Amino acid sequence: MKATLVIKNIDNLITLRGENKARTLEDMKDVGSIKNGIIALKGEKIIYVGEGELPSSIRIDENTVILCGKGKTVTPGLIDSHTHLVHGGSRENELAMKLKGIPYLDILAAGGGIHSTVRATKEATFEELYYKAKKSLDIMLSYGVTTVEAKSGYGIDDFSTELKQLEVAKKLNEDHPVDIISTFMGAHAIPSKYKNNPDVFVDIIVEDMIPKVAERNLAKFCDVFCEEGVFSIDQSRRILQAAKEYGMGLKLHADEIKPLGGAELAAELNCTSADHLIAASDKGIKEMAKKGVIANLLPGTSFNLQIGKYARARKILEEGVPIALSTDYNPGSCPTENLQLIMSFASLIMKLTPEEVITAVTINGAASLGLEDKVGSLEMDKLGDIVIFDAPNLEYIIYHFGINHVETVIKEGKVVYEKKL
Ligand code: IZC
Ligand code: ZN
Repeated sequence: MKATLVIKNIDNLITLRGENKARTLEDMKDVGSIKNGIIALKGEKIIYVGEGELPSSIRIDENTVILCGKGKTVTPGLIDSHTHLVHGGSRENELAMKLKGIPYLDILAAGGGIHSTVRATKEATFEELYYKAKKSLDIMLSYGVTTVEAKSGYGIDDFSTELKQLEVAKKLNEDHPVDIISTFMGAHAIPSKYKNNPDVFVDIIVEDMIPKVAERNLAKFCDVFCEEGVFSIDQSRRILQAAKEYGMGLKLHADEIKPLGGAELAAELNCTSADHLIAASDKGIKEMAKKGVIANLLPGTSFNLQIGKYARARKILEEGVPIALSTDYNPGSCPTENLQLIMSFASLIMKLTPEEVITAVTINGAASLGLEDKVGSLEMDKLGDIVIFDAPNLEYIIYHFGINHVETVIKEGKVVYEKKL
C-alpha cells in the first residue's frame, strides 16, 4: 500500500487509541503515547500508527508528503463541540456593564445580550454571516481545531434567520476544511413578543420549527437554553422530546447559572451531552453518570462572565461522567475561538490533568457530536485529522498558556494549515 502522507520521528505521538466511546476517569489516564512515533495516511484515512519505521507493506514514493516530528507533540485534530459560530455583530459594549457587576441574565432581561445579537444577525446578509464565521473558522483551524459544532439561536421567533444561520453553517461545512456539525437552538431566548406567554413560542418551536428543520435536514442536534428567565425545565423537556421524535440528537444548556435541574433533565431524556453544569447538583451529576450523558464543560464562560464559579470537573469525573471541553465561542459569554486557552483553564482552574484535558477535546468531544467512530483518535481507518504542536510534550501546551502552539494541521489527509515562521 502506498502512503500519501507520513509523519515520522515524532517525539511524542498521542494517539488516544482505545474504544471509540466517551471515556471516564480511569480510561482518561492512558492517552496511548508513543515515543519516536510514526503515522502514515492514504488519502483521507490513517493506514498505520506505530513506533520507529514503517512496515515493508507500506511504500512511499516521490509524491508522498513527508513531515518530521522531531521535538514535536502530535495529537488528533481538536474538536470544539459547543459553539455559537454563526452570528452577526459583537458585544464588547457589555464589557462596561460586566465591570460594574451587572449579571448576564439581567442584561438579557433588559433586552440586551442575546437579543442584541438577534437584531444584528437578522440585519446581516447571508454573505456577511458567512465571511464573519469563516474568519472565526480560520482562527479555530489555526489553533488545531478540525471539527466544530455550530448552533443556531440568533433568529429565535424569526425562523428565516434561524434557517439563514443553519444554511451558512451548511455552506461553510462544504467549503471549509473544518467539519461543522449543526445544532438547532431556536429555544435560545424568549422573544419580547412572547414575554407574557412563552408557552406559545414553545408551541411554535415544537409544532412548526422542529419539523421544518428536520425536513430540510439542517441540524443533527437540538439544544435549549434551560435557565431562569429563559426556558423552564418543562418547556425544555417538551422541545427536546419533539426534537427526538424528529430524529435529532439532544443537547442542553444545563445549570449554567442557576441550579434549575438541567443535569437531571439531560439524564431523564438521555441527552448526548449536558453543557456548562456550573451550578449542577450532586443528584444531577449522579443521574448523568447512570445514563452516560457527556458533561461538556466551558470554563471560558465562567471566566468571561466573572461568575467566580466553575463546573466541578473533578467531582463530575469521580462520579463517572465523561467530560468534553469546548470554547462556547459566542459574542456574549465567551468571545474566543482559542480552544488551547480553554485547555489551560480546564487544567489550571478546574484541576484536570493534561491527559484528561486532551481526551476531553479529542475522543470525548467526538462522542459528544456522535463522531467517535470517525475522528477523535489516531488509529487505522480513522480520518487523518492531525495536529503537530511545536511543543515537546502535552504539559508544555497547557502550561505555557495563552499562545498558539500549533505548527501544522492536517485535515482528512491534507495539510490545511502551516504556521508562518
Ligand atoms: O449570545 O449570550 N449562554 N447563550 C447561552 C449564550 C451564552 C450566547 C450568547
Ligand atoms: Zn452555549
